[in-house]
Amino acid sequence: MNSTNHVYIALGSNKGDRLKYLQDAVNLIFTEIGKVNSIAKVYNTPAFGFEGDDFLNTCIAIQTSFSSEAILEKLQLIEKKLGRDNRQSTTYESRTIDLDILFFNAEIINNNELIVPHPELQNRQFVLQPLKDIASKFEHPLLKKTTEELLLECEDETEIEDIKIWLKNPSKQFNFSSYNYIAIEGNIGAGKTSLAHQISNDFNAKLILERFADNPFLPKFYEEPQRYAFTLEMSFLADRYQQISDDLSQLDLFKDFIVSDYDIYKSLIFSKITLPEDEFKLYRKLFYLMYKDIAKPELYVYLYQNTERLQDNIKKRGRDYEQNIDDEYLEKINSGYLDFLKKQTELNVKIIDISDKDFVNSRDDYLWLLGEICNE
Ligand code: PH2
Ligand code: MG
Ligand code: MG
Repeated sequence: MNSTNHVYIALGSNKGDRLKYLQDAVNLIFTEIGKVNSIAKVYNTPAFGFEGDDFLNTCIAIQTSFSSEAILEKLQLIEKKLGRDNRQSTTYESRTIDLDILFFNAEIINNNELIVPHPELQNRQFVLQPLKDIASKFEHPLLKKTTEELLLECEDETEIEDIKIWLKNPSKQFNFSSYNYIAIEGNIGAGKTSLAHQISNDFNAKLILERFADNPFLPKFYEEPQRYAFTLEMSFLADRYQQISDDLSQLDLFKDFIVSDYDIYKSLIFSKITLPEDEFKLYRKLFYLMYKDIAKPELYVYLYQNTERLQDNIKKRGRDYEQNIDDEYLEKINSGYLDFLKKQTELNVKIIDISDKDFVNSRDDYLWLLGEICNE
């Protein structure tokens, strides 16, 4: 999994429609860099260090998997897109938008391209004031003082004014609030786990992951399917039943909803393929006994991926025992899911074709997928 970086960015504009530039910059940072966690108030501030029109300044906190170098590059592209034409200038000039990295986690970076923490932040009211709104207790990794303390000590006494207009957070366009429990489903290698991880990370959801790694029968099954199919399916069912009844009953006050990388029905879908008719009937009886008193997801997302890309993903993640799965087996599982989904009347199902998308590596594709999941 990519690690998550927490980054504070200062925004400033003193040319043209200043508020719109700030909002456009926040929107572009969201679509191109990462989730916007918080946005400070917007302040009107006199130009500091040069003669020019007043600025509007604010700060945001974001989380992203991009490195500091990548973020810097993307911020510069956004500045360019928003009409910044004087980036190379050595003296201060008016600008439509200025985007500066203030902090990157608690890291200290110092090279030709980038200095973090921003070397001037402690001297500037127009940075510290908005930063205090969203990071009052954050400790400066070099000065070892919190934003609050830095602001108290700051020698810049410029009058700055809260303009009482707030920027909108673009994350709000994705509304998961109508769901308490979302299950992500799909074939082997479709990306269920990656997506569940990303959603839980970005939207404060409790994550329930299938514990396939602990299942000692899985490698044996791939070696000798006939011999281990029933045992494997039973152990998966027992484990899924236990996990869902335990985890779903423990309400987590600090999480907004639950996202899982499977739905228990997959037990029946797989066993229909892996078990002989008579064993499947016995299994189905047991399945329904358990199924009836288990919580069902309010949204069931099926990620459809074509066989070739499934095989690619299976190779890439490199689990030994999965390397010899044949196309035919994957195709049977896909039809098993689709047959099941067609007959579903009680579940709220969304089948999403991701065969030409790469939501793990492309933020564009990821945001597209979130739109498909959230929007009617
Ligand atoms: N940015 C500068 C120089 N001076 N003054 C204000 N008020 N706000 C700014 O964002 C600002 C500045 C260099 O980036
Ligand atoms: Mg600056
Ligand atoms: Mg700058």
